[in-house]
Amino acid sequence: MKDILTAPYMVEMIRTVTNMYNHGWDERNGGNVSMLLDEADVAEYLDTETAIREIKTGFSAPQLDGKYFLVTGTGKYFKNVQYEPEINLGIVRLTDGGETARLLWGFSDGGNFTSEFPAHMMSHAARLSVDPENRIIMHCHPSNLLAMTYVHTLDEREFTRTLWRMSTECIVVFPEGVNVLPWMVCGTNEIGEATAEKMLTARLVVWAQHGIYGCGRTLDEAFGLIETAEKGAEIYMKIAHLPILNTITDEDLHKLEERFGQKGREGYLD
Ligand code: 2HA
Ligand code: ZN
Repeated sequence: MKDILTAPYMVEMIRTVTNMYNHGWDERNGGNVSMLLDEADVAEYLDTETAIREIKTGFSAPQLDGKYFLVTGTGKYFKNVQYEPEINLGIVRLTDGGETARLLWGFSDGGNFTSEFPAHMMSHAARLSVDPENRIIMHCHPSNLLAMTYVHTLDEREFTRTLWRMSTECIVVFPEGVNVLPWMVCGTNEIGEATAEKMLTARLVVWAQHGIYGCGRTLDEAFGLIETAEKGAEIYMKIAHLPILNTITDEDLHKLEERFGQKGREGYLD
């Protein structure tokens, strides 16, 4: 069997979480990422029948029964993943309708998957129902998006419209806008269910005063969505307290819709 550390998805996961750390999005043990894997891509590297141990998930997710995920560990620091991937990452297969996770590789210090596993798995199920090719759920704590949730209304239409105006790329990259959850206790099934519900209509979900969730078919897509929203929030935090002399108008945003052949979220533009 081949060395799992050479698997392209493993290499890309390690590079991506390292990059997230380097962007300042994942202080200490902040943030978590999960990637849906094909059975064939796991079986090239691991014996899929032999579990190291079984972990109860505390929720059920029948849509994900039998599916494999590469996921970051609870309490683990993204900055360390590149040096000790086998401690900081794990590969699990969900069984029993999602109630049990069979650990096939990783968490070699006896560790466990991210505390946000419910939000990740419920979000995977939600995204797969609207996009069967979705593979990634990504969570992190970008400073400007967090800052924005202290000083900007959390109304989703208003929050989205502000970000769309903060740089020309925003409406092109996330035409469906961003959804927003009010502050909630993290790590629970409740925030998991609320996040998954929001994931049905947008690939970005802001957690007020905490961070953001992004998703996508690839790590690049999820990363790029968060990167673009965070750039918008950065511009906002630089200018919100200054007299605004120029902006991107709704008329301009309509021109972008035309130019790039995709509509912004229904009812979000005047
Ligand atoms: O500890 O980001 O939301 C990781 C987190 C919790
Ligand atoms: Zn977090």
